[in-house]
Amino acid sequence: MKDKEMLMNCQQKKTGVSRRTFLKTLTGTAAGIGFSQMFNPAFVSALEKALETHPVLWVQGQGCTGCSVSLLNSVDPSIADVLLKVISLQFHPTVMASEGETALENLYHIAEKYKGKFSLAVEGAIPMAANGKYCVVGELDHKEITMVDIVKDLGAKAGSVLSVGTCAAYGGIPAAKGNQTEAVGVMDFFKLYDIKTPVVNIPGCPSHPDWIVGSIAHLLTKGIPELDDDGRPVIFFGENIHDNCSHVEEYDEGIMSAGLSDAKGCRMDLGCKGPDTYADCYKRKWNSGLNWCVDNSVCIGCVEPGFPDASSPFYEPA
Ligand code: FSX
Ligand code: SF4
Ligand code: SF4
Repeated sequence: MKDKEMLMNCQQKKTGVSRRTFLKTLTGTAAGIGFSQMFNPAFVSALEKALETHPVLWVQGQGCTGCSVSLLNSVDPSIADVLLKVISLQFHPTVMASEGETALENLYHIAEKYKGKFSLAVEGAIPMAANGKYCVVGELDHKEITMVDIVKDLGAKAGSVLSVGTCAAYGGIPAAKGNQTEAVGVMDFFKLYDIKTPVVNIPGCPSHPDWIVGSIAHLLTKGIPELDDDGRPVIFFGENIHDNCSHVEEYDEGIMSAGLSDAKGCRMDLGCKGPDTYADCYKRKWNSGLNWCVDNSVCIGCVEPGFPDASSPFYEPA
């Protein structure tokens, strides 16, 4: 009953809001991610100012759009408010009205105008095989523009790059065993082309909306957040899932779940990869704070560089 009420509240809240209300909500969200300065009105003013000078250009390569959908499903206020008012998103293939050559021209135009300042958000991996032809994004002057072309050109011009999702960060599912398209993540791609633009990895398959919005807000107001050895913000990916899991005492006592519908017990025998996974899902939760993977299933380590091969088979012990 309690869950049902919470779900209804979440649904009722899915309405448009003013920019001011959104920014207030963001400060509330920020409280959960530990940015004490976000309570300060100066933060709101800094963010508003940054929006005018630091647009975000969001490009999609070899992925499932799951990270965009994650934002769409889980963030209150609406995706439109997040993408247009907070992130100052000026290009996003899924939500923008513009299309075709006009859209691509605009993408390159904004990148030139805000050279060295804009953030490039990359969703999906970059397929390198066949000169990048596995992911043709569009055409300019009758020439095919591939994801390789876009990340090479715009990545070098950007002030920073956000690799949204495990595919963009580390290759993820497209780079799994077999990898016919020779998919790579942004950091590996930048090494190949000697591009020095700073990269913030926001993995997760998909990435949590708070991780995306929080990282961008940090970037716009305070610069690059502190990153771990895998290029992820420590504020979101600094803690071990297993050490903080609500089942860890049962694990210590050897009480194990017999099946996925079993509410009691640690889920290690069912394939839980929590001990090898670093993220704050255990306290942030998913689906507007309703639940997280370990409640109904297992952690499959979706934020880790080796995902999915290192976690496979998902439902067998490591
Ligand atoms: Fe990959 Fe994402 Fe998984 Fe999908 O950025 S991270 S397959 S949820 O959409 O590309
Ligand atoms: Fe660790 Fe997973 Fe067991 Fe939780 S369910 S205690 S994360 S192994
Ligand atoms: Fe990914 Fe594990 Fe978090 Fe689930 S609990 S989102 S599988 S890191």
